[in-house]
Amino acid sequence: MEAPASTLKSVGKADVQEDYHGSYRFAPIEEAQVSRAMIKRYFDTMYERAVSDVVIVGAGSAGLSCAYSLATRRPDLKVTIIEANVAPGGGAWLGGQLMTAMVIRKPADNFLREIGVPYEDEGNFVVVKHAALFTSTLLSRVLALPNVVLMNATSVEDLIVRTDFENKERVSGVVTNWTLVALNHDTQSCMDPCTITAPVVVSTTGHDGPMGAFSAKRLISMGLNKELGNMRGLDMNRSEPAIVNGTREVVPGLVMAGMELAEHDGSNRMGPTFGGMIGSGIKAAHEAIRMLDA
Ligand code: AHZ
Repeated sequence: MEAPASTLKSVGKADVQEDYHGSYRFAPIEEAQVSRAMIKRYFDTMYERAVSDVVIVGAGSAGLSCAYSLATRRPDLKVTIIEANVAPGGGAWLGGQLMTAMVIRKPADNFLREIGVPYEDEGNFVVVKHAALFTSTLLSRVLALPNVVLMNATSVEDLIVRTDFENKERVSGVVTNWTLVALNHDTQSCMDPCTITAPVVVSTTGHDGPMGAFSAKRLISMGLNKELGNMRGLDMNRSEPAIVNGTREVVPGLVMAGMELAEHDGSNRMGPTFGGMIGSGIKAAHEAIRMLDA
């Protein structure tokens, strides 16, 4: 095989060379430059996003669909996504039972064309060959948007609730901590959190589990809601329209979307079909815009 031409270039005072025959030469770097490059950006971002326009809690299929839809429609908005896991994407890296293909019912296939994910058409539904293709494409589209920030490995530990001018309680932001800290509150002395204020919070934390249904449960422990509806058994035909059509501002300042809403409302689960998550995320974006424009 012919050897690739090596490319010797000067960068500042140094020579760099892309050569795969033993003479690859990097531009020099100081360790502190690496640290400072990360630290400055991270804390500048935290400083800037301490006041956001919309906070999305959870970067699963519903949260990411919401972020894309919202941030593309309204480039003027500061959209901040908080994701507890190191890896964003929630349950959308696989289809069902740890299998790779992802099923999406029509008309949610419109979103696949919008973000550029190929699929096979099966008539009433489409199939993406690997759920990771959907999630990685959506994630890359979301992260490329200049008005979106994603803070992963960061948990929402609580909600900020203020009283408005009519003395009504309103969700006005989120209380955050690094997830490794959030997981260790039982083993360490008090480790106080940080906050992000925002006129709209969209909660998409998934169904109940170690981390899921966070806001649905917190609304009850704070007395803003009476009881959890509890997700019902699986019925694909009832569940997906119920989630999309039910996506709304459940208490002032807080929109709930995705499977968390099934816990809140007591609607059915749909299992491994993701059109409802896409539609719910897009509906949540419309709700957020309506609230901000009101
Ligand atoms: O890590 C969670 C996941 O990525 C994140 N999350 C949960 N609690 C959080 C907190 N702070 C920050 N307190 C938090 N992040 O929220 C994300 C939820 O993603 P998901 O994929 O679990 O939920 P979704 O509603 O976007 O998608 C649900 C997909 C399902 S479940 C299901 C069924 O069981 O029948 N069917 C479908 C399509």
